[in-house]
Amino acid sequence: NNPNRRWALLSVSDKRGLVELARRLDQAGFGLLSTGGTARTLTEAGLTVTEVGEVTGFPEIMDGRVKTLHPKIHGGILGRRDTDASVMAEHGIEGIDVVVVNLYPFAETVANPDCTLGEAIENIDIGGPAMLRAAAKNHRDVCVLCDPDDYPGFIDSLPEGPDERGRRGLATKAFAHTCAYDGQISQWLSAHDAESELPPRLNLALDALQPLRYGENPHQAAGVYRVRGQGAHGLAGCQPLQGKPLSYNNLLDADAAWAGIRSLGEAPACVIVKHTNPCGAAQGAGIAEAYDKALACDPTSAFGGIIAVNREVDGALASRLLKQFMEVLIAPSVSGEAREMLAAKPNVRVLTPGDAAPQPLELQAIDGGWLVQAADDWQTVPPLEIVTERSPDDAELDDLRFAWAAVRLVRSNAIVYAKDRATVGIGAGQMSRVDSARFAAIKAEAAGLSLDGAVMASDAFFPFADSIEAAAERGIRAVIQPGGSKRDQEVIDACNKHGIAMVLTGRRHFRH
Ligand code: 93A
Repeated sequence: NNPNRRWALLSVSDKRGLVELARRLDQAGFGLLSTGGTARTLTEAGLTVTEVGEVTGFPEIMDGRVKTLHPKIHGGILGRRDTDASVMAEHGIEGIDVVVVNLYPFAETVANPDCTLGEAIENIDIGGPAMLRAAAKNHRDVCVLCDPDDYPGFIDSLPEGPDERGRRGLATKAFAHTCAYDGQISQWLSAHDAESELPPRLNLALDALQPLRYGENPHQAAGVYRVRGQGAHGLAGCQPLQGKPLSYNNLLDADAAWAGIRSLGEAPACVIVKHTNPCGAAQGAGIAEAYDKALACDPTSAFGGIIAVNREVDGALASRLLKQFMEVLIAPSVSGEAREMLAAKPNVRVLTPGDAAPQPLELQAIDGGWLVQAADDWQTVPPLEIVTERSPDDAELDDLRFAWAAVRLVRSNAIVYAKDRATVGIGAGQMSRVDSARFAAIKAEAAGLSLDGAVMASDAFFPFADSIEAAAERGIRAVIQPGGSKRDQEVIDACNKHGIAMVLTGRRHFRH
């Protein structure tokens, strides 16, 4: 070891101009210190190279995640050649005077449409920026090169290397470079914030499963398709036990109702859907009670509706259903007695879809393309956070949970009032949340239901406290909503003022 020897550390992903630069450094008397791939390129060009591992006494580990992150390297870069000389000597740290680093090609990696999250993460360079920033910080003693375009100018300055002004210019550039690099990472990560990832390519060959008479309107052709190679599962492949042929709108509404049943959980439950929105949803001690409660929410709208239940349709339920005009009835099964009774209404389509086969992806056509998203995850209900002075009591908490399951079924902006595990007012699809709340109250009044003592659920945060003020006037006792508005505090204050209990879910369920 020659204590007067100057070291240059070379660790680059972009190997442009590397060999020429290294050769000139070698000729100027620098020892060449390098990492795996860079060292290989230099050795192959006939240069003598010291591997970083020889200096640190530590091998590259974790697939290269840790290769230069070591005090022998960072001490060599950061050490002040005057004041730190004795510390360096004490620990056997030799000064590194030139740092040549360019970073893992993060931007190029994520530009590839096939890039996965894992590949993107592995292309986040940690050791490289650390060395660049260390060298740039210590530019009084160290020269940093982060761009092959700067090699020729540097070579011209050899054997001494650039003066302090030149080194400061290169240091400034290095900080700009690591700053831009982190910006790219942060931007990409924020665009990939979702809990799940979509595949880079969707090979969706669709085969017609059954033709439909027409689409949403009589002049629109339509059919049910399934992904090639997939069995005829779920609603798409379901053959009615009885009734007229299924229409496009029947299937769309049936899907909403059946998804609603799955969202409501294990207790006996009923959902009645019109135009993809529930007009009533309830849990009951038995299935007949659940149906009665769901129907009571909005009997006017339930006329001609799609009715879904999560228990076998028995005689007791069938006799109630016969009094109601309905388009479609969906259930896990229908008893023999109930089948005979329902035959009196031969137009009613009766579906028993069997095991659910929900789609993991949802597609929506837009001008010139398709929007694709992972299906909304209903199973995960985050722990509820009580944010008001008053906590909900057990009955209120029960209703809040039910209302939260129900509000997810409703088109946004969605407001649901619920009492005794039944919806008592549903406001769907309004362009402002406060109007949805108003609408739900109008519906409750029209159905002769009282909101006094009911709870309120909102599918997304309240942008203002106005909906809470109105809720208080209507007698609402507790509220469940995701939170996350910049006016959350105003909303909480309004609840406290009226003794309303509020819980936040931290997760919203828009359904546009
Ligand atoms: O994985 S890292 O973040 N951990 C490190 O310790 C490290 N040291 C250098 N990336 C690290 N590097 C980077 O490796 C450099 O910034 C350069 O881009 C690349 C050079 O690796 P090789 O010489 O093996 O081709």
